[in-house]
Amino acid sequence: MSYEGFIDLHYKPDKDDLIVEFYIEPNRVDIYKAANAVAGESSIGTWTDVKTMEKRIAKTLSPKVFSIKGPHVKIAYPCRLFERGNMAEILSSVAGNIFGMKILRNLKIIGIDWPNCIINSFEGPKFGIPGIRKLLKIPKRPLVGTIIKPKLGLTWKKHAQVAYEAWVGGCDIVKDDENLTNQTFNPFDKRIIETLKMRKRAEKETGEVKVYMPNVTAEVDEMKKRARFVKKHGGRYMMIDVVTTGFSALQTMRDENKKLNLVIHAHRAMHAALTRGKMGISMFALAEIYRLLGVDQLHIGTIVGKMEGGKEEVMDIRNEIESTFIKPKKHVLERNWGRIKPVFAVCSGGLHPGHVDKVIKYLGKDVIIQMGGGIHGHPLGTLQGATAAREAIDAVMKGKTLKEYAKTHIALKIALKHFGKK
Ligand code: CAP
Ligand code: MG
Repeated sequence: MSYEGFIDLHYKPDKDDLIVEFYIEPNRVDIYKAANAVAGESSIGTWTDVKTMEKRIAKTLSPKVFSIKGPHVKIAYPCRLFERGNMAEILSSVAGNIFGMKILRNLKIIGIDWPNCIINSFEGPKFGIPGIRKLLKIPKRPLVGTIIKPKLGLTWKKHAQVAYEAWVGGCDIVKDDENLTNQTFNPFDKRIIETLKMRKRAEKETGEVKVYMPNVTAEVDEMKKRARFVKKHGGRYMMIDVVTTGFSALQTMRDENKKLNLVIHAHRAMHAALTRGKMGISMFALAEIYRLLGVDQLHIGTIVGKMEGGKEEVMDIRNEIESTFIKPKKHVLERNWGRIKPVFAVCSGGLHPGHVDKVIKYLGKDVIIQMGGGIHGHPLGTLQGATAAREAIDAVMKGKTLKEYAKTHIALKIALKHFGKK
């Protein structure tokens, strides 16, 4: 079936349809031709009619272009087009060849409305926000964490020492950076054992539950091995670079985690290659996918930090991954996430203690605020940097401004002066 006959602007989507909202910029054709081509190539069609096509196939598996408003096109795909529980296949359909078609100048997935027939075939988060708050015994306030810096180069012993200082200073969480895995200068096994030892020491000294998020990113069998190693040595979390390792690897790790029971922290390094600009898939749509695949925590941007991601977009993503009932608005489709638990939004990237009030103002208290340079760059070093970050959270929780609170909290005062109160 060539790229024709998919447009039906009177079609009312069925509750089992998977609906994709595309931003389509045609290349020297009109939007109707472009929309037809996207619908065809993402489902059962190709560039020309084929003798092997059967009426039955066209009738039961054809998607419907049911809305065209300027460059915004909505396509409803019958659920039976897809293999349940196979995210790679679903995306190879609705986010596959179509991005390379000459007939399009730009193409972006703005959002995907997942029908229950598909949602029910995915695990969703194991812990989610309630499980994490229970594990850390932190019922209300935002969690505060750091990323060990420099990103790479520290020895495993120094890494563990810096982690200890961050925990004792006030961090709940310490994570590996996205590109630290098992390098010769910082071997995974030595780092895990030593850092978990330091975590225990910090817990004893502070009386608080502390978290270490080791980066298990690797080929999937190796990731399984590393995750089991973490579990064996008393770890509670694993961090996965979910974009570079891939959707299927994440599904495998989520499955493996049924036995391991670790919290999955999803770092999104490389996402901007897909989510920025007019090509690819929005971070909003990616965030929904990662919620379905079962991450417990996900980086979503900060609004105020060093990475791109505007206020409305980041707030929409936070809402989409943390709420059960989503009210429709502009490009946000109505949704009931049902049994799929809420994912903890992670704000990281260029943050320092002076940003904390703004992040909480925009994104609420169900956030994990992470600072790398914003803690290890404190003039008095990591421990005081972590103290300043925790003092900033405490200030907001007590209804005080950072400036006011800094008058009686020296670590915060120095941080605000050094980084500037933005
Ligand atoms: C932050 C960070 C995170 C980014 C990821 C970094 O360090 O460790 O990976 O936040 O960006 O390597 O840049 P800083 P995002 O606190 O020193 O900036 O959360 O947007 O995916
Ligand atoms: Mg990083």
